[in-house]
Amino acid sequence: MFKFKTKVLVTVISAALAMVSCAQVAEKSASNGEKKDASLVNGLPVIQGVLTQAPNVPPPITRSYAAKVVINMETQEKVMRMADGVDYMFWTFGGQVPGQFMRVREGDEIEFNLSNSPDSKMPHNIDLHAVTGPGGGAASSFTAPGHTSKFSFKALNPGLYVYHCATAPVGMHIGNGMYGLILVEPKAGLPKVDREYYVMQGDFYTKGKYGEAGLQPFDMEKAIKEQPDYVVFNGSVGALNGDKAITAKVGETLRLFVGNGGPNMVSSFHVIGEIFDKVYVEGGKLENNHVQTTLVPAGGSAITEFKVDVPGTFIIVDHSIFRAFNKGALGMLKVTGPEDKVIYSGKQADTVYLPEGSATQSIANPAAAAAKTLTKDEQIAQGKNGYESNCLACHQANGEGIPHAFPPLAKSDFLNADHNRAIGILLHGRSGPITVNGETYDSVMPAIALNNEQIANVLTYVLNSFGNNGGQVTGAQVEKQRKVAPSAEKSDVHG
Ligand code: HEC
Ligand SMILES: [Cu+2]
Repeated sequence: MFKFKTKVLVTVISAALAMVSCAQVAEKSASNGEKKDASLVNGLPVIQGVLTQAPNVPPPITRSYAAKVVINMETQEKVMRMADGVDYMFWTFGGQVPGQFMRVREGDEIEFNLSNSPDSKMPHNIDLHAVTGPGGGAASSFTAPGHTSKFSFKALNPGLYVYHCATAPVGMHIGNGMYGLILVEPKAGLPKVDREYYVMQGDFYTKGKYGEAGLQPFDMEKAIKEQPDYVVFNGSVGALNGDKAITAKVGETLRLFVGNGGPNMVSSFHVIGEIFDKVYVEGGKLENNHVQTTLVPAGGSAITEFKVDVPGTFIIVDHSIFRAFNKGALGMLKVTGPEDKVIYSGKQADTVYLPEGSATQSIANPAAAAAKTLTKDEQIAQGKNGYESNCLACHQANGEGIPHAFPPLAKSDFLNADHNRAIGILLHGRSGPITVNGETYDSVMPAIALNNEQIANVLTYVLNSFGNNGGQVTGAQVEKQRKVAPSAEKSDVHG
């Protein structure tokens, strides 16, 4: 009893002392003009947390003292694009997948206000792996639609941490996109780099197969079996492609804050044509160097840093590679600047090499889904994505092709002369001599695993780009060509 009283007394005294010292600090900082907000909580200046949507990251922290950081975040359930023609009801932190990026400093105290949109159907909460405390904040932040929960925590450990919803069924909330990253910067800060980006992987489970059009519901059975239809960066197929690619200039250093929301897959994170000079393994302090591929666990992270030395498009993948080319785990980093032919020469020679028995390869065609009819402009927009993920690697960014290897699609007399023949080439592949714009090529194009609409869109895009003559290809037209035997003009074709 006595002991208890003493403790209370001590607490009261120290609280009073703390208040005095707060007032002093407030006065001091006000006179310095250093800190705009003189209101202190627990002796700490109060600042509003900066939140960003991927791939953007809040600016580095420059302050040298701890602060009370107020973070306001809203959970929202909304239908968004999963892939071209495919929609999904995502559950989100802040209206996008992944959730907003938060950046605080080791020693900061964070006041977290989690609001759940009145439009939500589900309650949500947040478990931040940066929290030391039961559930990582989950129980204290359980929030019904139209409510706000408040709790506080102190960021004791520096590192890059995942946060996610932990409302039952947890797997379903995470599987619908409820995850993001919070960076707790070490007191000394992170080394300076030129650019920082936020890339987060996630796997999705839909009733329809990959690419099947329409609003796709969540599939619990596939989720339990860990058989995702989609594995993507930043919430959708192509979120980091084309115009949305992350960018850099030759000579710059990049830092990628990489997270993996899961719910199930572990990522083999890799940037094709780059080596990570530095990886903070699992988002912690351990530094590894000269890393090709780094593992990012579900519910975990990694920080990768590298300098870009040569220009070009660097493809970001989960090197569990079918996920990259068949489930969407493919992004792009576009680097501009002068070439360095010593570091990378580009193609120096090409000679024909066709060993006996080489033949056109073909990959199984995904189920053609009934899609809604698109306008020509919509077809062109979707076809652009299709081109970038399926054709660009060979026919090049502006359809210019590569001499002696890949014929041009730009101003292609061969293409413009016969649209059905072009459809046939995508459906069945092509090998053997071909003359395009007066140049002869003799190579192999594999059949492209796309459905009718995707082929129609990509060809409509190509016909209306790169100086071609225009025109439109429809899904019905592609369906008709599927039934036509591969043209006799081609040799060695196995559709
Ligand atoms: C792996 C490399 C590769 C990919 C990927 C590829 N092509 Fe081709 N494509 C070729 C080659 C090689 C030829 C010439 C084949 C031959 O020699 O018979 C060709 C020929 C063509 C032709 C006829 C010739 C011309 O230039 O007009 C068209 C049209 C075409 N491709 C369109 C596409 C489209 C559209 C895509 C994407 C959906 C695509 N290709 C993806 C390699 C590729
Ligand atoms: Cu939730």
